[in-house]
Amino acid sequence: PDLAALDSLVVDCRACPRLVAWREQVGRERRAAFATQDYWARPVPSFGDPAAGILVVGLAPAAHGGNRTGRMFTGDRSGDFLIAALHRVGLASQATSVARGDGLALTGARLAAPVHCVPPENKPTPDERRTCSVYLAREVQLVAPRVVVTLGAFGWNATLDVLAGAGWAVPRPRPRFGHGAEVVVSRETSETGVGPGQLILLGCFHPSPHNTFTGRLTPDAMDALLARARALAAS
Ligand code: DU
Repeated sequence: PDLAALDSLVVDCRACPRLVAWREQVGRERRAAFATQDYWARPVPSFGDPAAGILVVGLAPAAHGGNRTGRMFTGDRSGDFLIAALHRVGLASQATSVARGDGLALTGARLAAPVHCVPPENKPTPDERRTCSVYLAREVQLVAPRVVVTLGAFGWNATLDVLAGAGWAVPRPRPRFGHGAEVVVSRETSETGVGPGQLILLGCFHPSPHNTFTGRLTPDAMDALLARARALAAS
């Protein structure tokens, strides 16, 4: 399927019983606080430019963010930080990401996740990550990004697993996540037979309040990393 078909598959997914129950339970609990809004409480599809040179891979939707609004990095603090940065470096049309239909569009970037449902305690199980990885694998294949920016070690490892499973030559020993870590991953022949392929994995601290409020990830550092991603995508 194409990306629209992939989105439909994601949105209708009920593969992980624990996550199906949790996303709906979080929805019931939070509905009271957001009573005037529709509460999504479903898997959250990827968002942004279908031909993005930069694929940003997070962790999973946030309880009051993506699980509420139905859009990645929308309606929570991580999203506020990330979208403002994407806007500053020219990849997002506006600095805020409030709700679907708010006019936000990304050019050159797309937001994806290794797990599309909100998990308890932000911790998907290894089985859940494996089950959901078919979607990220398809996403990487369809978008064919030049750069994959992974927000945190979870996205880094999930992306490496997906690439290894799709026949990419992941270096051994497996490269370790770090902010600013860069790894070139290549394959001899692409699945579509188009020819040699190469992408660059770029590690970035996750823009969660845990990192941004403590100064572990500053706006300047985020901008510099995204500028690096843009330069790599253009090279
Ligand atoms: O209807 P559409 O052109 O497929 O766009 C759907 C959705 O995707 C829209 O809310 C903006 C976003 N989007 C984007 O961010 N960047 C693009 O290049 C194309 C679409």
